[in-house]
Amino acid sequence: MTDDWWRGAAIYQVYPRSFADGNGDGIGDLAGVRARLPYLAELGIDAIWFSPWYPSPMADGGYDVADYRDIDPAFGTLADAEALITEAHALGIRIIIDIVPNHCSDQHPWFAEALRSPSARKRFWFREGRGELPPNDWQSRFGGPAWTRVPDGSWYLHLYASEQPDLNWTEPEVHEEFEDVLRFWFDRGVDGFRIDVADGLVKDPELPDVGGAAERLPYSDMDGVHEIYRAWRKIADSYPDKRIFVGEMWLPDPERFALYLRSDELHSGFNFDFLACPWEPDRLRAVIQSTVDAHAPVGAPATWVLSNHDVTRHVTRYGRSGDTGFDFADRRHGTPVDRELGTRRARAAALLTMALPGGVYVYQGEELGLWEIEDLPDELRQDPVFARTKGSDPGRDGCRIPIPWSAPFGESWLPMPAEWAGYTAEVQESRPDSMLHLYRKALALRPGDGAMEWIDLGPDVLAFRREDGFCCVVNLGCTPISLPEHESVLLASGPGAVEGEELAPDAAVWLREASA
Ligand code: TEU
Ligand code: CA
Repeated sequence: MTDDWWRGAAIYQVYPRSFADGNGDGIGDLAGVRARLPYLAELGIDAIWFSPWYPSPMADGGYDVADYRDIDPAFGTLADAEALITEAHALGIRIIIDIVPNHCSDQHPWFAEALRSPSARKRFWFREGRGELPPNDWQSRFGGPAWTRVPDGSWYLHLYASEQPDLNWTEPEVHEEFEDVLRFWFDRGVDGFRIDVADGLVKDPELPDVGGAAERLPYSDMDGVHEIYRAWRKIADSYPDKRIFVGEMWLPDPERFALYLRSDELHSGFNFDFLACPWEPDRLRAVIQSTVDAHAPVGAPATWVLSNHDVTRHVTRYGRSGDTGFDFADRRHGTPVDRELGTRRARAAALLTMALPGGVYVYQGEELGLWEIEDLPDELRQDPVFARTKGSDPGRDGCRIPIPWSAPFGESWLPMPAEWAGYTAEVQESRPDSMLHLYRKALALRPGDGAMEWIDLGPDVLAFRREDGFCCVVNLGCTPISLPEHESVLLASGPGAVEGEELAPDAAVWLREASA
């Protein structure tokens, strides 16, 4: 296991609470994941990325960590995790886990200590307010102020929920703690880490007001983060086989993004420009080209991702009338969705994404063609975004509904819609034209890392070739197009995608070009 396995890897995101419930209590767990490892092996993925599995009060779905060296009891035990790692490795599946270094839970021992004694507050950002006002004008990304006051009148910083106090990375002890946590899990066989809010760890120590629309935020993408990742990379490289980091950096500038991917820092990063891009040929072509251009100088593989546990599922996004892009500031929740259209486009997007050079991410349930559930009763919503925005932002529960394995459904922490009984893994297993079979075939055939060359088939078509005569054609127009010269059709995005020598609108096809 020493090759650069991550460069073309297909990585499946498991959000543990919602993936598979092994003990019938309605909450996903590691026993459920272990029981589904054969399913994941057959799907053809190379690695699993687990969203946080640590002990957590679940104020932010596990991204509020109370102990970085254990497993939440609702998910199982450390022994269960070690057994899962062994079983996954035996199936050729590597394990990447989430690490959340920007903040911890307010139930973490460090924060409890900080509340008890002001002298233990240096690990966090405690400041005196300005009269009755917070120390500065920073706003939480979940809505509301980024400061909460404690009984003695001081305030502490939290860029997310008040249950997620930001750690102070000017403190050497914080560096030491996380380097030890990396080793703790590397020693247990974990193959890599997904770094939560990777751009946010370092703040301008003056904590200046942001004021209007500031060019650069004093708490995102500060240059000091890079020395943290250079130290982390040394730790990863000290292990016998390749252990990797993938960074979550929501940054507007591809060049700044690429700085994290230099050869002595992170191995890859999530390509959110691609995820957020509308289903439009010119926008997609530009994002793909800028991604390839930004990654080339640093020699890191691009990654391609359509969905995750934070964003509206792309079957819904691509089926919306009007803007089919994604923007945290406006989820377009409840606007009309043509689900048939969204599903056709999601099928075509799957072939586009899995044909591009680099790694690909599959968010749990996208291989079943699941869509966003937007009609959850408000009282069931658990995402702090919903509460902190007083409902103006519905939050992310709609993409975190537990996965439908078979019907009838058991108890689950978020209700599964009755309609999903027709979309279970069990049902789709028996349907050769299902999304599940499309993903399985595409994951088996996809070219992975390497070069790409555009083919011009007109403004409404994305077409490019990879090695060995492999080529991908995606029709984003409104009328069928003629297929280019080819020796064979490798895979079409769905029934009716290819009729004779034509590719239908909102469809994609993989071809083998005639060998010259
Ligand atoms: O997300 C960081 C992030 O910027 C987005 O969550 C976005 O700000 C937010 O979803 C607004 O709706 C990471 C995790 O992926 C997310 O699940 C956590 O909630 C967040 O960090 C805090 O740990
Ligand atoms: Ca359970």
